[in-house]
Amino acid sequence: MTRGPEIANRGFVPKRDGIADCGSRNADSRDPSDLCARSAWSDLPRDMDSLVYPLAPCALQVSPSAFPGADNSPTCCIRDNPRSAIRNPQCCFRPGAIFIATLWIILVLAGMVLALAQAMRVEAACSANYASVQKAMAVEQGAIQYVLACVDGLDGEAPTDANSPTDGLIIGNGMFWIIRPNFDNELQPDYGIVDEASKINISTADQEVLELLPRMTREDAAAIVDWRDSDEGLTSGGAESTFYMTMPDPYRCKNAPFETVEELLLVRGMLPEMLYGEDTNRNGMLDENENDGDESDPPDNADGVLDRGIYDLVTVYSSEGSSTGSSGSSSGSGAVDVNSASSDQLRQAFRNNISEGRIEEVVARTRTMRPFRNVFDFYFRVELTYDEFKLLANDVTANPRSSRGSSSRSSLRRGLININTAPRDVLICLPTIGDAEADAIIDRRASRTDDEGLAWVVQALPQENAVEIGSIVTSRSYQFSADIVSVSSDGRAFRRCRVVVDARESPPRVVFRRDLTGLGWPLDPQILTELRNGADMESVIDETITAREIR
Ligand SMILES: [Ca+2]
Ligand SMILES: [Ca+2]
Ligand SMILES: [Ca+2]
Ligand SMILES: [Ca+2]
Repeated sequence: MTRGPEIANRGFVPKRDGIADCGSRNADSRDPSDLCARSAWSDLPRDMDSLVYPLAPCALQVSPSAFPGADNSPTCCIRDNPRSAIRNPQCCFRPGAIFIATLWIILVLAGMVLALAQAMRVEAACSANYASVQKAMAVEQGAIQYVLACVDGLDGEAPTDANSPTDGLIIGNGMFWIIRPNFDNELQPDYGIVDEASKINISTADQEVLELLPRMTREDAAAIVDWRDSDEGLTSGGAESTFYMTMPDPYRCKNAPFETVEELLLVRGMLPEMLYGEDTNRNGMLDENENDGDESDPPDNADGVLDRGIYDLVTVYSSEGSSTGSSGSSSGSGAVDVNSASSDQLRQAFRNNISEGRIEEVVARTRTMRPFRNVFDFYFRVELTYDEFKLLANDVTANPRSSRGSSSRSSLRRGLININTAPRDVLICLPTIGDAEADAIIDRRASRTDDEGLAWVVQALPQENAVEIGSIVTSRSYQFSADIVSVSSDGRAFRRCRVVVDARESPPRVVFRRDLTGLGWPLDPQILTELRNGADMESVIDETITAREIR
């Protein structure tokens, strides 16, 4: 398909004798003397019967011979009948090609400008998003420092919501929340720093305790025990290297304590469903996709209840004291072991807590009746009064391993469960603790005072139950975790990470950090929407607090 006729059809030629006749010349020539319209604009007639555009250089025109059927007569359109160039499309080729070419160039340039503008728009959006991500990351770093400051110097106490608010805090150009699972209401978020001692330590817990965790079978618990114990001897129902080496991707059994909770996924039978349950985004709440069956990931039973995994109930970090025995402020370093202390040491320990007239009697009963299984056993068998025990409980220990001879040099005690903070799901995993005992513990600890330590347990439980759990509970916590959600002030970027900090020494240090941003935004999506629409951070925080109170 040719363009010649079309161009010629649009061509106009001036009705003027002085203008060169294109048809009489070689149209393919590039000789400047061949210009068809050498006359100046000023020479052109102004009446509308003639036209208007000067002729283009013939060199730009296509040879008429290129258009079969065209009239190649030299007088076709200029001298004899200029208007025929308009009426007869087959007449000689016309110089309006410049106009067309210009239009094309303008179109191309316009297209380039549009493409460039679009690219710039994308670049600007990317730059703004990148800046927002940097802000969110900076807020996250600030939040980690905030957590370290909150747990520093607590000397075993857990931070409270009152002295360490975590529900929407503004830092610079962003804000953050520290979320935690809400065991009482899975439709609402909960906020706060989690005390790791409120969980069951999978590196130290007995098989019987592990078996009571949700979804856990006897074989699963045995496999966990085999994974962490140092030998290759098979626990009944468990799995050692002989099993793991037969897997398609073989590896050896670790035979050492767990380093992270996620390491459980390497243990036989431990699937992500068991670890995280239906709460695949790990926000502790029942999200829409976690209650719609197989309509969307994850698969769930759509029963309106969040079937939790064990992730929020277990830990690998809880420990007290230090392996060197010089733990400074850590609990246990200054406590007297009633199973091994001399009479003078016992008198010294009891002096401030027991009346003068009772001291010798208590010392004598202690020496006669020891060893004790734990401090609760000491309380019941020595027949202390509750007031005496309340004052003594934090100053004495009863370590069965040192019932003879001096106290162990190491004061490190791993995996004790803080009975002051453990959730109900953890309490019912403790030996001899059923629903009734767990309720009794929760009721009594609600009214406990700070000076009671863990002494109040002897009032909440019968002797048998208290003595059974006495060796694995504590009233102190030194490791804390925080699930930090940070967002930039414009709502364009957010970050989420989980950190674990160890506060046995000051300043505390971060012992674990994992980025969870890939799990998505864990809070109400309306927060991001409002920030993106320009709402200020204070009003967004106020609205979320109000909405939660209304619910
Ligand atoms: Ca083993
Ligand atoms: Ca969830
Ligand atoms: Ca689902
Ligand atoms: Ca469910």
